[in-house]
Amino acid sequence: MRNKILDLLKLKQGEYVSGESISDSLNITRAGVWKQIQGLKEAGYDIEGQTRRGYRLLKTPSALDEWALQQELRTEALGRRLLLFEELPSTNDWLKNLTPQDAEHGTVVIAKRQNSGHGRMQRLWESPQGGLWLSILLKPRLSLGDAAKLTLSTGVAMAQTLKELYGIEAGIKWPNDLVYEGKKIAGILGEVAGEWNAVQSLILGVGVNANFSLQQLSPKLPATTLLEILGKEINLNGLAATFLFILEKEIQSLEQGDVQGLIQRWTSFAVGINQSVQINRAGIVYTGIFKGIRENGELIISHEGQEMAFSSGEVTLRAEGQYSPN
Ligand code: BT5
Repeated sequence: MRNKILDLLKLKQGEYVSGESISDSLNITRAGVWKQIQGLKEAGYDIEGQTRRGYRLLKTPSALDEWALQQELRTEALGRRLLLFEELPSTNDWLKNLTPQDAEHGTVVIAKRQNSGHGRMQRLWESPQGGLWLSILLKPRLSLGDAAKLTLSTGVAMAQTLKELYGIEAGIKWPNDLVYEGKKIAGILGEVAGEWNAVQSLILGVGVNANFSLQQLSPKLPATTLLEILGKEINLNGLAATFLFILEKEIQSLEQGDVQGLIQRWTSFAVGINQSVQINRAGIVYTGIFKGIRENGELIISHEGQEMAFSSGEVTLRAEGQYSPN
Protein backbone atom coordinates (compact mmCIF):
# COMPACT_ATOMS: atom_id res chain seq x y z
CA MET A 1 0.00 0.00 0.00
CA ARG A 2 2.78 2.35 1.07
CA ASN A 3 4.61 1.88 -2.22
CA LYS A 4 1.41 2.25 -4.24
CA ILE A 5 0.78 5.62 -2.64
CA LEU A 6 4.33 6.62 -3.46
CA ASP A 7 3.83 5.47 -7.06
CA LEU A 8 0.73 7.67 -7.33
CA LEU A 9 2.53 10.68 -5.87
CA LYS A 10 5.47 10.08 -8.18
CA LEU A 11 3.25 10.03 -11.26
CA LYS A 12 2.36 13.64 -10.52
CA GLN A 13 5.68 14.61 -9.08
CA GLY A 14 5.65 18.16 -7.87
CA GLU A 15 1.88 18.40 -8.21
CA TYR A 16 -0.84 17.69 -5.69
CA VAL A 17 -2.75 14.42 -5.64
CA SER A 18 -6.04 14.60 -3.76
CA GLY A 19 -6.66 12.30 -0.82
CA GLU A 20 -9.89 11.34 -2.51
CA SER A 21 -8.24 10.14 -5.70
CA ILE A 22 -5.71 8.13 -3.69
CA SER A 23 -8.48 6.55 -1.66
CA ASP A 24 -10.46 5.76 -4.84
CA SER A 25 -7.50 4.32 -6.74
CA LEU A 26 -6.36 2.11 -3.89
CA ASN A 27 -9.72 1.34 -2.36
CA ILE A 28 -8.87 2.56 1.12
CA THR A 29 -10.56 5.15 3.35
CA ARG A 30 -9.42 8.78 3.51
CA ALA A 31 -8.35 8.13 7.10
CA GLY A 32 -6.33 5.18 5.81
CA VAL A 33 -4.61 7.44 3.30
CA TRP A 34 -3.81 9.96 6.03
CA LYS A 35 -2.33 7.21 8.21
CA GLN A 36 -0.14 5.95 5.40
CA ILE A 37 1.09 9.47 4.67
CA GLN A 38 2.01 9.95 8.35
CA GLY A 39 3.98 6.69 8.19
CA LEU A 40 5.82 7.90 5.11
CA LYS A 41 6.66 11.19 6.77
CA GLU A 42 8.05 9.30 9.75
CA ALA A 43 10.20 7.29 7.34
CA GLY A 44 11.72 10.55 6.11
CA TYR A 45 9.56 11.34 3.07
CA ASP A 46 8.90 15.04 2.74
CA ILE A 47 5.22 15.15 1.76
CA GLU A 48 3.27 18.35 1.82
CA GLY A 49 -0.43 18.10 2.63
CA GLN A 50 -2.93 20.88 1.87
CA THR A 51 -6.54 20.62 2.94
CA ARG A 52 -8.19 21.21 -0.39
CA ARG A 53 -5.49 20.23 -2.84
CA GLY A 54 -4.15 17.00 -1.38
CA TYR A 55 -0.61 15.72 -1.08
CA ARG A 56 2.58 16.22 -3.00
CA LEU A 57 5.94 14.50 -2.74
CA LEU A 58 8.77 16.95 -2.25
CA LYS A 59 11.69 14.75 -1.27
CA THR A 60 12.55 11.12 -0.73
CA PRO A 61 14.44 10.11 2.45
CA SER A 62 18.20 9.97 2.75
CA ALA A 63 17.95 7.03 5.15
CA LEU A 64 17.83 3.63 3.49
CA ASP A 65 14.45 2.99 1.93
CA GLU A 66 13.53 0.38 -0.64
CA TRP A 67 11.21 2.50 -2.76
CA ALA A 68 13.53 5.51 -2.74
CA LEU A 69 16.49 3.34 -3.71
CA GLN A 70 14.55 1.69 -6.54
CA GLN A 71 13.80 5.16 -7.96
CA GLU A 72 17.49 5.95 -8.13
CA LEU A 73 18.65 2.64 -9.63
CA ARG A 74 20.06 2.94 -13.15
CA THR A 75 21.40 -0.60 -13.44
CA GLU A 76 20.37 -3.44 -15.72
CA ALA A 77 20.70 -6.33 -13.28
CA LEU A 78 22.31 -5.25 -10.02
CA GLY A 79 19.69 -4.49 -7.39
CA ARG A 80 16.72 -5.20 -9.64
CA ARG A 81 15.92 -7.71 -6.92
CA LEU A 82 16.48 -5.78 -3.74
CA LEU A 83 15.92 -6.71 -0.11
CA LEU A 84 16.28 -4.29 2.76
CA PHE A 85 16.31 -5.44 6.39
CA GLU A 86 16.37 -3.50 9.64
CA GLU A 87 18.99 -5.85 11.05
CA LEU A 88 20.80 -9.01 9.93
CA PRO A 89 23.72 -10.95 11.31
CA SER A 90 25.56 -10.40 8.01
CA THR A 91 24.35 -9.53 4.52
CA ASN A 92 27.02 -11.80 2.98
CA ASP A 93 25.80 -14.74 5.08
CA TRP A 94 22.19 -14.03 4.15
CA LEU A 95 23.02 -14.44 0.45
CA LYS A 96 25.21 -17.47 1.13
CA ASN A 97 22.24 -19.21 2.74
CA LEU A 98 19.95 -18.76 -0.27
CA THR A 99 18.93 -21.97 -1.99
CA PRO A 100 20.42 -22.35 -5.49
CA GLN A 101 16.96 -21.75 -7.05
CA ASP A 102 16.69 -18.47 -5.16
CA ALA A 103 20.19 -17.32 -5.95
CA GLU A 104 19.31 -14.89 -8.70
CA HIS A 105 22.08 -12.95 -10.43
CA GLY A 106 22.17 -9.33 -9.29
CA THR A 107 20.27 -9.84 -6.03
CA VAL A 108 21.22 -7.13 -3.57
CA VAL A 109 20.64 -7.37 0.15
CA ILE A 110 21.11 -4.45 2.51
CA ALA A 111 20.81 -4.28 6.29
CA LYS A 112 20.47 -1.05 8.26
CA ARG A 113 22.74 -2.66 10.84
CA GLN A 114 24.52 -5.98 11.24
CA ASN A 115 25.10 -7.77 14.51
CA SER A 116 27.64 -10.21 13.16
CA GLY A 117 29.20 -8.51 10.14
CA HIS A 118 32.55 -9.91 9.17
CA GLY A 119 35.65 -9.19 7.20
CA ARG A 120 38.28 -11.51 5.83
CA MET A 121 39.33 -14.48 7.96
CA GLN A 122 36.19 -14.05 10.09
CA ARG A 123 37.38 -10.75 11.53
CA LEU A 124 34.58 -8.70 13.03
CA TRP A 125 33.17 -5.87 10.92
CA GLU A 126 31.45 -3.24 13.06
CA SER A 127 28.19 -2.22 11.42
CA PRO A 128 26.17 0.34 13.36
CA GLN A 129 23.00 2.06 12.10
CA GLY A 130 23.74 4.72 9.49
CA GLY A 131 26.26 2.72 7.47
CA LEU A 132 25.81 1.09 4.11
CA TRP A 133 26.08 -2.67 4.63
CA LEU A 134 25.36 -4.25 1.29
CA SER A 135 25.99 -7.55 -0.50
CA ILE A 136 25.49 -8.56 -4.10
CA LEU A 137 25.04 -12.02 -5.52
CA LEU A 138 26.66 -12.46 -8.92
CA LYS A 139 26.79 -15.21 -11.46
CA PRO A 140 29.30 -13.52 -13.71
CA ARG A 141 30.22 -14.80 -17.13
CA LEU A 142 33.80 -15.22 -16.01
CA SER A 143 36.29 -17.96 -15.25
CA LEU A 144 37.02 -18.56 -11.57
CA GLY A 145 40.33 -16.71 -11.97
CA ASP A 146 38.70 -13.66 -13.50
CA ALA A 147 35.81 -13.70 -11.05
CA ALA A 148 38.36 -13.34 -8.25
CA LYS A 149 39.27 -9.96 -9.80
CA LEU A 150 35.80 -8.68 -9.00
CA THR A 151 36.96 -7.68 -5.52
CA LEU A 152 39.40 -5.34 -7.29
CA SER A 153 36.53 -4.03 -9.44
CA THR A 154 34.50 -3.42 -6.29
CA GLY A 155 37.28 -1.35 -4.75
CA VAL A 156 37.62 0.69 -7.93
CA ALA A 157 33.84 1.19 -8.14
CA MET A 158 33.61 2.39 -4.55
CA ALA A 159 36.60 4.72 -4.88
CA GLN A 160 35.04 6.17 -8.03
CA THR A 161 31.66 6.54 -6.34
CA LEU A 162 33.08 8.45 -3.38
CA LYS A 163 34.94 10.74 -5.74
CA GLU A 164 32.01 11.34 -8.05
CA LEU A 165 29.38 11.90 -5.38
CA TYR A 166 31.32 13.71 -2.67
CA GLY A 167 34.68 14.66 -4.16
CA ILE A 168 36.37 12.38 -1.61
CA GLU A 169 39.68 11.03 -2.88
CA ALA A 170 39.82 7.69 -1.09
CA GLY A 171 42.69 5.37 -1.87
CA ILE A 172 42.67 1.61 -2.21
CA LYS A 173 44.99 -0.11 0.18
CA TRP A 174 45.93 -3.52 -1.14
CA PRO A 175 44.16 -5.82 -1.38
CA ASN A 176 40.92 -3.89 -1.00
CA ASP A 177 40.53 -1.54 1.92
CA LEU A 178 39.31 1.94 1.12
CA VAL A 179 41.19 4.51 3.13
CA TYR A 180 40.99 8.25 3.50
CA GLU A 181 43.94 10.06 5.05
CA GLY A 182 45.21 6.74 6.37
CA LYS A 183 41.92 5.71 7.94
CA LYS A 184 39.60 2.99 6.74
CA ILE A 185 36.30 4.20 5.39
CA ALA A 186 35.08 1.06 3.61
CA GLY A 187 35.87 -2.63 3.41
CA ILE A 188 35.18 -5.27 0.79
CA LEU A 189 34.65 -8.97 1.18
CA GLY A 190 34.34 -11.33 -1.79
CA GLU A 191 33.21 -14.88 -1.10
CA VAL A 192 32.28 -17.88 -3.21
CA ALA A 193 28.94 -19.47 -2.32
CA GLY A 194 29.00 -23.24 -2.07
CA GLU A 195 31.14 -25.29 -4.39
CA TRP A 196 32.37 -23.01 -7.10
CA ASN A 197 31.97 -25.62 -9.83
CA ALA A 198 28.47 -26.53 -8.78
CA VAL A 199 26.97 -23.17 -7.92
CA GLN A 200 29.09 -20.52 -9.55
CA SER A 201 27.86 -17.74 -7.34
CA LEU A 202 30.05 -15.01 -6.05
CA ILE A 203 29.07 -12.76 -3.18
CA LEU A 204 30.51 -9.28 -2.98
CA GLY A 205 30.02 -7.52 0.33
CA VAL A 206 30.81 -3.91 0.88
CA GLY A 207 30.60 -1.90 4.06
CA VAL A 208 30.83 1.89 4.03
CA ASN A 209 31.09 3.97 7.19
CA ALA A 210 28.59 6.63 6.22
CA ASN A 211 26.08 8.48 8.44
CA PHE A 212 27.45 7.82 11.90
CA SER A 213 30.09 9.36 14.09
CA LEU A 214 33.33 7.70 15.13
CA GLN A 215 31.94 7.24 18.64
CA GLN A 216 29.86 4.38 17.21
CA LEU A 217 33.02 2.36 16.52
CA SER A 218 35.63 0.83 18.83
CA PRO A 219 37.90 3.65 19.97
CA LYS A 220 41.18 2.23 18.71
CA LEU A 221 40.02 1.45 15.18
CA PRO A 222 41.91 3.49 12.57
CA ALA A 223 38.64 4.34 10.85
CA THR A 224 36.72 7.31 9.55
CA THR A 225 33.18 7.93 8.30
CA LEU A 226 31.60 10.07 5.58
CA LEU A 227 29.88 12.07 8.31
CA GLU A 228 33.26 12.85 9.90
CA ILE A 229 34.74 13.91 6.57
CA LEU A 230 31.81 15.85 5.14
CA GLY A 231 30.26 17.14 8.37
CA LYS A 232 26.79 16.19 7.15
CA GLU A 233 24.72 13.12 6.39
CA ILE A 234 24.59 11.80 2.86
CA ASN A 235 21.74 10.16 0.96
CA LEU A 236 22.33 6.44 1.48
CA ASN A 237 19.97 5.48 -1.34
CA GLY A 238 21.92 7.65 -3.77
CA LEU A 239 25.20 6.17 -2.55
CA ALA A 240 23.95 2.59 -3.03
CA ALA A 241 22.43 3.30 -6.46
CA THR A 242 25.49 5.10 -7.85
CA PHE A 243 27.85 2.44 -6.52
CA LEU A 244 25.79 -0.36 -8.10
CA PHE A 245 25.71 1.52 -11.41
CA ILE A 246 29.48 2.03 -11.51
CA LEU A 247 30.12 -1.53 -10.32
CA GLU A 248 27.90 -2.94 -13.05
CA LYS A 249 29.99 -1.10 -15.64
CA GLU A 250 33.17 -2.53 -14.08
CA ILE A 251 31.74 -6.05 -14.19
CA GLN A 252 30.72 -5.62 -17.82
CA SER A 253 34.16 -4.39 -18.77
CA LEU A 254 35.74 -7.42 -17.09
CA GLU A 255 33.30 -9.72 -18.86
CA GLN A 256 34.47 -8.14 -22.10
CA GLY A 257 38.01 -9.10 -21.17
CA ASP A 258 39.44 -5.70 -20.28
CA VAL A 259 41.69 -6.83 -17.44
CA GLN A 260 44.31 -4.22 -18.27
CA GLY A 261 41.78 -1.40 -17.88
CA LEU A 262 40.85 -2.71 -14.46
CA ILE A 263 44.48 -2.96 -13.35
CA GLN A 264 45.08 0.59 -14.57
CA ARG A 265 42.10 2.01 -12.73
CA TRP A 266 42.98 0.03 -9.61
CA THR A 267 46.57 1.31 -9.74
CA SER A 268 45.39 4.89 -10.17
CA PHE A 269 43.62 4.63 -6.81
CA ALA A 270 46.24 2.49 -5.05
CA VAL A 271 47.93 3.81 -1.94
CA GLY A 272 51.70 3.51 -1.70
CA ILE A 273 52.71 2.80 -5.31
CA ASN A 274 56.47 3.29 -5.75
CA GLN A 275 56.88 3.71 -2.03
CA SER A 276 58.74 1.57 0.42
CA VAL A 277 56.51 -1.03 2.05
CA GLN A 278 56.92 -3.88 4.47
CA ILE A 279 55.32 -7.21 3.84
CA ASN A 280 54.92 -9.69 6.61
CA ARG A 281 54.65 -13.27 5.39
CA ALA A 282 54.39 -15.83 8.18
CA GLY A 283 56.51 -13.71 10.49
CA ILE A 284 59.21 -12.88 7.92
CA VAL A 285 59.30 -9.21 6.97
CA TYR A 286 60.28 -8.18 3.44
CA THR A 287 60.99 -4.54 2.68
CA GLY A 288 60.69 -3.36 -0.89
CA ILE A 289 59.20 -0.87 -3.29
CA PHE A 290 55.52 -1.41 -4.03
CA LYS A 291 55.30 -1.76 -7.80
CA GLY A 292 51.64 -2.62 -8.30
CA ILE A 293 49.60 -5.76 -8.81
CA ARG A 294 49.61 -8.62 -11.25
CA GLU A 295 46.58 -9.60 -13.27
CA ASN A 296 45.71 -12.19 -10.64
CA GLY A 297 45.69 -9.52 -7.94
CA GLU A 298 49.02 -10.51 -6.39
CA LEU A 299 51.04 -7.65 -4.98
CA ILE A 300 54.45 -7.03 -6.52
CA ILE A 301 57.37 -5.51 -4.69
CA SER A 302 60.87 -4.93 -5.87
CA HIS A 303 63.04 -6.44 -3.15
CA GLU A 304 66.84 -6.26 -3.35
CA GLY A 305 66.65 -5.88 -7.11
CA GLN A 306 64.24 -8.75 -7.58
CA GLU A 307 60.51 -8.81 -8.13
CA MET A 308 58.51 -10.68 -5.49
CA ALA A 309 54.79 -11.42 -5.62
CA PHE A 310 52.49 -11.99 -2.67
CA SER A 311 48.88 -13.13 -2.54
CA SER A 312 46.43 -11.48 -0.18
CA GLY A 313 45.64 -14.44 2.05
CA GLU A 314 49.17 -14.79 3.31
CA VAL A 315 50.54 -11.36 4.07
CA THR A 316 49.95 -7.99 5.66
CA LEU A 317 51.21 -4.80 4.10
CA ARG A 318 52.57 -1.85 6.00
CA ALA A 319 54.01 1.44 4.92
CA GLU A 320 55.36 4.26 6.97
CA GLY A 321 52.58 6.49 8.24
CA GLN A 322 49.99 4.33 6.58
CA TYR A 323 47.01 2.51 7.99
CA SER A 324 47.59 -1.15 8.65
CA PRO A 325 44.61 -3.40 9.34
CA ASN A 326 45.64 -5.74 12.11
C1 BT5 B 1 37.04 -6.03 5.42
O1 BT5 B 1 37.68 -7.03 6.06
O2 BT5 B 1 37.43 -4.88 5.37
C2 BT5 B 1 35.73 -6.43 4.75
C3 BT5 B 1 34.55 -5.80 5.39
C4 BT5 B 1 33.28 -6.16 4.63
C5 BT5 B 1 32.06 -5.72 5.37
C6 BT5 B 1 30.83 -5.94 4.56
S1 BT5 B 1 29.43 -5.18 5.26
C7 BT5 B 1 28.36 -6.03 4.22
C8 BT5 B 1 28.91 -7.44 4.11
N1 BT5 B 1 28.43 -8.31 5.15
C9 BT5 B 1 29.42 -8.75 5.95
O3 BT5 B 1 29.29 -9.50 6.93
N2 BT5 B 1 30.60 -8.23 5.52
C10 BT5 B 1 30.42 -7.41 4.35
P1 BT5 B 1 39.14 -6.98 6.64
O4 BT5 B 1 40.07 -6.43 5.59
O5 BT5 B 1 39.38 -8.34 7.17
O6 BT5 B 1 39.08 -5.93 7.80
C11 BT5 B 1 38.50 -6.20 9.05
C12 BT5 B 1 39.14 -5.27 10.06
O7 BT5 B 1 38.70 -3.93 9.84
C13 BT5 B 1 38.75 -5.57 11.49
O8 BT5 B 1 39.58 -6.54 12.05
C14 BT5 B 1 38.92 -4.21 12.17
O9 BT5 B 1 40.28 -3.99 12.46
C15 BT5 B 1 38.55 -3.24 11.07
N3 BT5 B 1 37.13 -2.79 11.18
C16 BT5 B 1 36.04 -3.44 11.67
N4 BT5 B 1 34.93 -2.71 11.51
C17 BT5 B 1 35.32 -1.56 10.91
C18 BT5 B 1 34.63 -0.41 10.44
N5 BT5 B 1 33.31 -0.28 10.52
N6 BT5 B 1 35.37 0.58 9.87
C19 BT5 B 1 36.71 0.48 9.73
N7 BT5 B 1 37.41 -0.58 10.13
C20 BT5 B 1 36.73 -1.60 10.71
